[in-house]
Amino acid sequence: MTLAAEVLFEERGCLGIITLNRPKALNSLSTGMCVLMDEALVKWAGDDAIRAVIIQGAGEKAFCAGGDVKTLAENSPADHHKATEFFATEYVMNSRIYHFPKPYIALLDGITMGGGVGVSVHGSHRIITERCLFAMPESAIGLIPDVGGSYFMPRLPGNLGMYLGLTGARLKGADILYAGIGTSYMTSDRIDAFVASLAEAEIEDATDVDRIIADFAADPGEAPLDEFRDLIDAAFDEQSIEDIMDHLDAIDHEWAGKTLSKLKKMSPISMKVIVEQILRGGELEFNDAMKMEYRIVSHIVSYQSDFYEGVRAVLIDRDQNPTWNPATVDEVSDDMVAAHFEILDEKELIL
Ligand code: QUE
Repeated sequence: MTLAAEVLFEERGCLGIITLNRPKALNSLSTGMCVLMDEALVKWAGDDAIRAVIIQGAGEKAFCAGGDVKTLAENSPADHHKATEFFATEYVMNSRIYHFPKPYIALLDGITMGGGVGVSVHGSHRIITERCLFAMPESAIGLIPDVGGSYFMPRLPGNLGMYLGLTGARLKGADILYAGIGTSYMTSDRIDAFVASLAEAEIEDATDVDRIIADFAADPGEAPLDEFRDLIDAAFDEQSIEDIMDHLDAIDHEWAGKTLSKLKKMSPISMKVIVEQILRGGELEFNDAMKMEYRIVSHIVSYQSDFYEGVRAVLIDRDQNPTWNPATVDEVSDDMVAAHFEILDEKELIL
């Protein structure tokens, strides 16, 4: 048996190209992939011949479905160092992308969730296609919308970040641009020609990339999400999950009922932490937001948390029927939430 590389690196013309290459696992990220990507970005940042970086996913289905959380959850809470090592490596690479000094172009031509958002949304250009499906779905597995969610979600229009982070709502097409997560729309069949055109171009800065994108871009149409913006902004402006749920309960609208029943399926402790995470994140610089997330996920993997149960229910047994502990938001104490934000002493994330 030969071991195929999980991530491929290519230099084509003026481009550095990263291909996430685990199509059977929806290109989900391993620790090794994050290490190699970070090394490539350091090298390309300092290489004058490389004028821009492209990142894409192998296969038809996914750009990147997230971190390889199934593998992480195989470790016990007592032996969580592999999980914290993964998150540290991933967040260092996310920060590298945020600070990358050249155009960084993500081709979101398929499922883009969690960790897949972290390797795209912090770059300068996010091209979406008709096959792109966006979500930050971590509340469904007892985790939090990490990989810089604390930074980008509070900066989305209105209260879309709080809405997307708590509900894990899936977005497609025009809605992804409307939310500010995608920056351009292109049909899937144009991607290869677009990359070829970019590789041959003389790229000085981001405006050269913008010009080439404009030659290939299409109009994704109206954003269905716009119809619900006022409802979203009002309900998710509340400063606690209890108030958000009460607000939705008081609205006589099909959307509110559906949204409330979605929230009732999510991990109560995750939701309480996520509200706090997004409120705090709006005030933090990027690297400080990543350090906060590292404190949160380090806490989550260190005890028998909803994360282990969520991954079991959604990704291992697939019964979609997790037993959350505590079972309701009312039973989650302030101390339990505060424990996620505590300083880690000598184990802090270094950026
Ligand atoms: C929440 C998540 C993830 C998820 C589902 C959630 C996630 C992730 C995957 C995933 C990975 C590989 C696969 C796959 C799903 O699903 O992070 O089918 O092959 O990586 O509800 O955070």
